[in-house]
Amino acid sequence: MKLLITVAALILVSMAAVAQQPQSTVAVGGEVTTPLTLTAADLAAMPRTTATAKDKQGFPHTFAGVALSEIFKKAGVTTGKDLRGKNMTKYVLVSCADNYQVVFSLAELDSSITDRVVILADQEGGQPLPAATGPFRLVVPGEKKPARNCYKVTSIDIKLAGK
Ligand SMILES: Nc1nc2c(c(=O)[nH]1)N[C@H]1C(S)=C(S)[C@@H](COP(=O)(O)O)O[C@H]1N2
Ligand SMILES: [Mo]
Repeated sequence: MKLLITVAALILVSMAAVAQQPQSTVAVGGEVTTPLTLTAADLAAMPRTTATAKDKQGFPHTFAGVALSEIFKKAGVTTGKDLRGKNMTKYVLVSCADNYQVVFSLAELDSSITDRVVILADQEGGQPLPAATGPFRLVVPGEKKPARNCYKVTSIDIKLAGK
């Protein structure tokens, strides 16, 4: 009996520990041909780039990670010449661990339309991101206010506005 209680207590303690861990994947879904659950290892193996954005105080920070366009390529999102007609009403909903959410139109992230490269970052200065903002965050260059540089990203969903 004692052993049973000990085992049950151990299981509960380990379950609580797992529940407290920050989510270490980013789910990519919605209007995609291949839904993804990206891990840190997946991002490390993808083509990598850097992006610089100013924080709220106006100081620039350069982060490393993977361009959203690369993630979209892997997931099978309409890009380039396929981004026309109804697909021009597609938008990208990015959700975070604290339930903060931001939206981009798919067009404003497409390399056939803009040179701006938005990344899903996992490193700054060669180090993993701190718990308060990581493990994954968006870096959106060229915005006056960093409101869309969202922290602790948990999912990226492609949605169709015009039905
Ligand atoms: N997950 C998450 N990311 C977020 C926010 C938030 O509330 N939750 N606030 C945003 C806003 S409104 C701003 S101005 C910046 C502030 O970031 P900084 O203090 O690092 O400049 O974070 C953005 N990213
Ligand atoms: Mo803000």
